[in-house]
Amino acid sequence: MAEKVLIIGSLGQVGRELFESLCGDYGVENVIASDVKESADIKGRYEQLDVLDKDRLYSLIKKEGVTQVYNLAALLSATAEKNPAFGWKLTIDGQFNVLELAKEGHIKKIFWPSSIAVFGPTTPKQQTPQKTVIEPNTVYGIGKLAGEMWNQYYHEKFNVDVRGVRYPGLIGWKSLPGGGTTDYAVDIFYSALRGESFDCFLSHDTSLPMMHMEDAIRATREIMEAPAENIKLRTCYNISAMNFNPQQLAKEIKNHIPNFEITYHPDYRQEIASTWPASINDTEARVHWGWKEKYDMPGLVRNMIKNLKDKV
Ligand code: AKB
Repeated sequence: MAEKVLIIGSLGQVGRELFESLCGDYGVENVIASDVKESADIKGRYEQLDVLDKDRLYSLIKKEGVTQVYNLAALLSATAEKNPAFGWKLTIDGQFNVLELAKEGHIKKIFWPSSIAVFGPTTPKQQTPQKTVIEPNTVYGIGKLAGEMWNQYYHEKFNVDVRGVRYPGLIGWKSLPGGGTTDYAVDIFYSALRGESFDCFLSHDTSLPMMHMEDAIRATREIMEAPAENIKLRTCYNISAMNFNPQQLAKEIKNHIPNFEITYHPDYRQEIASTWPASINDTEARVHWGWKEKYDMPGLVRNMIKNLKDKV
């Protein structure tokens, strides 16, 4: 049977690029973008959908014969802190609706994004392993951890084919992030290319795991396309590409834009970042389904500047 794909939350930073990538392979007629907004500037099929509306989700899946769902609907870390009840509801009730429909046999495969936010202040900070102390203290992290456990539960009890990765901070030039703690690493490029100085909301030495969006989309596609027997973890896989702090990123940008200046005024997002790992060990993803990044930090900076130059 031909695959028919539904992306939920497709107007976010990952959703927009994932839509483009999936359309390239499955054809625009076989990929449906959806989000809560009534309409969208999407080149392809778009449906208004609130993942919390299970009846509407069910009827869309039935009407279209959807086989795969990518459920990206979530409030990111900084936004979720401001609206804990809705952050939790969207993450957990939304995924519950998708898992239930898969359990009932209406969907064949699910992708669910987790995050380095599942880790917390008691987790080892360097080379954080796949399995370790996991005690998140953010709304977003608590939701992502609970979602991971539900995914594993539905796989073990009902054989639901659900797969996922723990995204680090994602940096791309095609779409903008919103509401995340790692967003500074995208915004900084816009200021640098406009000839403006950048005021960073994290301290100069806050090191975080990061990844080029192109690599993140490839990881997402690769884990979904891997043979089921290679997916030995049904929580979510650690994936890693590079780590840097704002000072190191600014220095690399200065190699291309020598006049660029950065200042630091840490705000509430510093508290979130301080609880996250500085680097990630992703051995399991590499061994089980062959994950390997393409971009390192200098490569990412070169690529961002080249592609954003005309846009900005
Ligand atoms: C965020 O900062 O909230 C996200 C993430 C690391 O999941 N980019």
